[in-house]
Amino acid sequence: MTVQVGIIGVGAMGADHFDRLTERVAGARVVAVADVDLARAQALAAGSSDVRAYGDGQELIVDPAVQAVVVVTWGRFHAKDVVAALEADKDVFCEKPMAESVEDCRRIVDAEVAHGRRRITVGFTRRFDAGYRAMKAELDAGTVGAPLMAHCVHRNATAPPYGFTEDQFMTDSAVHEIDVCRWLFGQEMAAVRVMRPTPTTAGTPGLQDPQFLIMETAGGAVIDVEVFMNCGYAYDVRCELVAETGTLSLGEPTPVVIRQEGARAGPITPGFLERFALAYDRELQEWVDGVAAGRVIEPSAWDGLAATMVSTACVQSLHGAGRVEIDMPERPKFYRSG
Ligand code: ISE
Repeated sequence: MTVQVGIIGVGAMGADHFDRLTERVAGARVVAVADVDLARAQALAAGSSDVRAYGDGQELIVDPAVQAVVVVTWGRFHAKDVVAALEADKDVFCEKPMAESVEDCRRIVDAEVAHGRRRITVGFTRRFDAGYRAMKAELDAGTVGAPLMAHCVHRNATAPPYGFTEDQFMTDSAVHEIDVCRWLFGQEMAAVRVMRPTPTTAGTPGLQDPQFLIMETAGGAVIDVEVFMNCGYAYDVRCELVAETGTLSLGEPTPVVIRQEGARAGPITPGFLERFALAYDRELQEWVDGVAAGRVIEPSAWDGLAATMVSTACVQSLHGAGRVEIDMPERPKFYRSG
């Protein structure tokens, strides 16, 4: 079965998903694209045969040719399209964060519960990366015992050009580590604190960069995350997990090491699209395979809600609230199995 997909939002990330669904993901066909910039949607559609272009996501959702919807608009606009897709009885892949506000996340979760069947997957790509998956497999196999701490690094060479805000360090960037650490540790986050290190002179004046996040899990583990949006040199993501009898570290993604003139060097990926290229392919392939088989893969809408609850607490801490506790509700039965 070929899954007929519609993509809402075809800016940089949406166009990238268009390419992978068209060229690399088996069993999928993009039949429609939508963007508030209709000309952009039309330009993308014009390059392929039989792709319809819309200026409004709601029109794409009700197109009978569209069986499943990929939502790649700005986070603050996700809820409207995700809920409408559920109402139209369609599967949804929603980019991260699922929504920027806890209220919007709850709206999505409530709509899915009311719908009666899980239909939503959230694009927390790190869960599809071979390195993080290998760490999770070792942890689950008990290789190094129980996890106690983790040290994470999330560096972008430069902040995105679209007016990235101080809060987005947490809501758009650290949200990846929030999700992947919930998944690795198998625990919810109980409290967070965000610190403001000496700002880089390379950043936007007035914007706190870098930021340093400390999370406490419900079981008492401690996780630190450095988020540096203008580190200047490359896209560098690291994770070292410290457990009872050993540590697990994300391998270096450098494909080649060059030894020359008394030095040892290797390239580092410039951006997240290169660093996580295979993980992006895999998340959509597994989602398409799931849709074709009538099942939904994780991360779920509940994971989307939990991550936004944590990132919201981080923003409060960043703005002076100190250590912020998170009152995470118990995961409903509806969201307990994959
Ligand atoms: C961006 O939106 C992403 O999702 C990237 O993975 C992340 O590294 C970057 O910091 C975000 O802005």
